[in-house]
Order: sequence, then structure tokens, then C-alpha cells
Amino acid sequence: MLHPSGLPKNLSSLDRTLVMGVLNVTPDSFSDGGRFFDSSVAIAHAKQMISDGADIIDIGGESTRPGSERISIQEEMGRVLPIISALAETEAVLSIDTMRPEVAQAAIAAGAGMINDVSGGKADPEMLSYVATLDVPFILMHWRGPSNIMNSLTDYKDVVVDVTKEISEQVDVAVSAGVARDRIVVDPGIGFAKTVDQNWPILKHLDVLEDLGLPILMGASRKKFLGELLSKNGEARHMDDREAATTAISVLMAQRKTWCVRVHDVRDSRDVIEVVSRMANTP
Ligand code: PMM
Repeated sequence: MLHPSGLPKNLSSLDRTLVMGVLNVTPDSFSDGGRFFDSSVAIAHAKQMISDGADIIDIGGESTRPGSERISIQEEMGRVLPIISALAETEAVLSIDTMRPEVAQAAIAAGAGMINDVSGGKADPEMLSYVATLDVPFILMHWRGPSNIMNSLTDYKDVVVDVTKEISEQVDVAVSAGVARDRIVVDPGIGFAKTVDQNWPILKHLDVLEDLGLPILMGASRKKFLGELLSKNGEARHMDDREAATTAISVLMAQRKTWCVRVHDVRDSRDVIEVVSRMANTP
């Protein structure tokens, strides 16, 4: 199992796909916006995800849903820091989902142990030089531009080849900025600057991204491409009713030993990962 360095031993010794539970502390996130905006509700939900088997909790204060506008740094910090401080003593690793080095820095000081930048260091180049000073894993996602314009950035010659090439180039940029290559996790960014149809070849031909030799995080949970797949009479399946489809993706990822799946419903994904793992270890 390929793990990034900088993970605590209890996770880096595991031989199965990890589960990252999503905690969006936003009024308007893509799939759970508004539900965990209140700090005490968010903390309780994180604890529930940990008891359901989450290895990592990904805490985000800024929505990345298509079309969303940016919030101020102060607002973002005010949303995430109390949650990180309250959870700092739990056994799960806390990941900060941010594109801002200032927020990342404050989150690390408050107890986060991983940085998840959906822009892979592109939104603010200072992020990479900051990450270079740390020894925690860095999730570098494929990103072509901010959420308010990303749906117009979907021109690819070959989506699998182009996404992998763009990720590989950004990994080189990160390494040039001083980030240790073995701390980087790559993520194809399902739904980010991708049409609904473009997500499928990325999943099908994941071996191309795997060839970079870096751990992979997959964030497909409840996303639009699953809703569209399950649509009826021209209407996409509701966000809250995409769990079986999400769990199917977790099975597929667990079978190829993808490093981690980022999901909203931790229990179902963790359960199927246990099954796949037991099967893999059965002679
Ligand atoms: N997706 C969302 C937010 N953060 N981070 C990573 N690394 N990968 C993702 O696919 C990803 C992410 C948007 O989905 P949400 O609104 O359901 O959190």
C-alpha cells in the first residue's frame, strides 16, 4: 500500500484504502452545504464519522461548488479553526481543505495534520512554499481555475492523458518549491473543470494516473456525474440518494488499492473496504 510520508504510524501501517470523511462547514457546499454550519453540530458529526470508521476528517470552510464565490480569509478561519481545535485530540487525522496558506498555517497550528488544496497550490503560489516548511501530507488536486468559471474550462484533447499531464506538471512545480515528492497525494478532481461524461474515463483508466507512482485520493462522493447516471425522466437523482453509487466507487477504488476515498457517508465506504480487503487477504 502506497502511503504518503508524514502520516501517523497507525495509518501508514494500514494495508487498505483509507476513508476521509467530509466536513463542510459552509452554508452552501456542493452536497452537504448548510447542514454542519453550526460548530457544535459540525463537531458532533465529525465524532460520528470517526466512530463510523473515518481515518481522516477533511474540514473545509469555503465552498467549491460550481459557480461559488470566494469568502474572506477571516470568515474561512472563523468557520474551521474552532472545529479543528475541538477535534485536535481525536484519533483521526484532521485535514484542512483550503486554497489559502494563511488558513493552512492556522489550521496546522490548531492541530491539523494534512493539507488538502483543491487548486494544488495554483490558487495561491505561496501555498507551496509554506507546505515545503511542513512534514505533513499534501493533497494536490487537478485544478484549472476557480469554481465560478471551472465549468467553462473543460476542453481536453484526451481527458485522461491531459489531466495526468497537468497533475504531473504541478507536482514538479511543488517539488521545485521544496515540497518533498513523497509527501504528495494526487487527486484527479472529479467534477472540477470536468463535464459529467469526462469523469468516467478518468475512473476507468486510473492506471494512467497511478503510473505517476504517487498515492491517489478519489473524491466522487454524491457528485453530479452519479446523479446524472441515475436520472429518471430527465431529472438527476437527488444528492441525498446517491449513496449506493458512491459506495460502488469505493469498492472499485478499494480493489485497486487507491490510497483514500473522500466520502460523506463514512460507514458504508468503510464497510465495503473491509470486505474487499478481507477478500484480498484470503488465500
Ligand atoms: N471535492 C470537493 C471539495 N474538496 N478535495 C479533494 N481533494 N477532492 C475532491 O474531489 C474534493 C475536495 C467538493 O465536494 P463537496 O462539496 O461534496 O465537499
